[in-house]
Amino acid sequence: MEPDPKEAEFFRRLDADESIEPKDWFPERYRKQLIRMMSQHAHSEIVGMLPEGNWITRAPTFRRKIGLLAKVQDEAGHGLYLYSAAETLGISRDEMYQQLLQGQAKYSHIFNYPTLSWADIGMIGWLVDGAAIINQTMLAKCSYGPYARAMVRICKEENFHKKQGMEIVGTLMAGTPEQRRMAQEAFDRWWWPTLMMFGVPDQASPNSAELTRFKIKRKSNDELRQRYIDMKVAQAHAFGLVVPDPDLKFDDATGHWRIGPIDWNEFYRVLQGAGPCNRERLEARRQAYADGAWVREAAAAFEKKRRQKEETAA
Ligand code: BYC
Repeated sequence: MEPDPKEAEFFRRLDADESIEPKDWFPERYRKQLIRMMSQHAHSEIVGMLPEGNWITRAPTFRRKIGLLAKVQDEAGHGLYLYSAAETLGISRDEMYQQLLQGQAKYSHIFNYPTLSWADIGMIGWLVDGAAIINQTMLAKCSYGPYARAMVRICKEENFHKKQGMEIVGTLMAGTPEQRRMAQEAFDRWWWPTLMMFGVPDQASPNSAELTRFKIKRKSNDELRQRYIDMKVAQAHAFGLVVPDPDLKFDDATGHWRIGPIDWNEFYRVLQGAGPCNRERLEARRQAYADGAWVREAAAAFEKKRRQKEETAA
């Protein structure tokens, strides 16, 4: 059978590393995969505001409060760019948001863990934003123009968040024995879940082959996870933190840190809704949506009036 010329042109452009733009022709699977990833990503930003938002009223100093408030606002902004970028694929923000509220859409499993102490805010910046940057620096080179461009700005902001987190962890580790204990205890809880942020192992990933063919993924889940491990183990040692993994060892032959087995059963449990905070997170988003009803109604009434005025004037 002759190859479809539109499809052949699409793959030629991918091979030439040309960016694919909303008005270009692309296969339905490309659209579906991008909507899946970009909407999950947008939801992650919006749900990700909750664990950190939990500490805004309890930040230890006024300056810490200002920093945290700005970070949480940045995450809202990331969600909005990503919903807008996903809308270029022919799905509305409202449709995506309803999928989240009805529990049909995924968001990063990491935000179903609680923030029990101030040290968790440092860990989220250092580890969660740190993992996000590694993944998203790759996505900034993905084939879909609107997603790649959104990533450039998001990565710059995430990098600032990571530094803010490292500064919090560094301050705690230079503090009293109690502060150091608090940082270690938080590190023990966040280390393993952050390793799961890169997705399931390559062999078990149902999406990776297609995403790689579409040049949406430029590096595999395991490659990025290894990059993260090498970076974070060195930083943990510099902070004086102990990595909570009895099997951790440095492999001289490859120059990489090797970790013990990841508990993927825990990951699937959280994904299926049984994480420590799944119910609470969705409830908070549903409540926020209900509380915002009057704003949506007022905006719609304003728009209706504006249109009426325009029609009368015409
Ligand atoms: N959590 O084939 P796989 C942030 C799902 S937020 C939940 O490897 P894929 C931040 C996966 O969806 C950062 N689900 O998937 C915000 C798939 O299920 P479906 C969020 C996960 O897509 C606030 C199934 O498992 N970043 O930075 O090839 C404050 C099989 O997996 C997870 C993004 O969203 C997970 N961790 O690779 C601070 C980046 N992992 O959909 C920070 C965009 C896997 O087939 N997303 N699953 O039903 C991606 O890069 C990729 O989607 C992933 C997974 C690497 C996450």
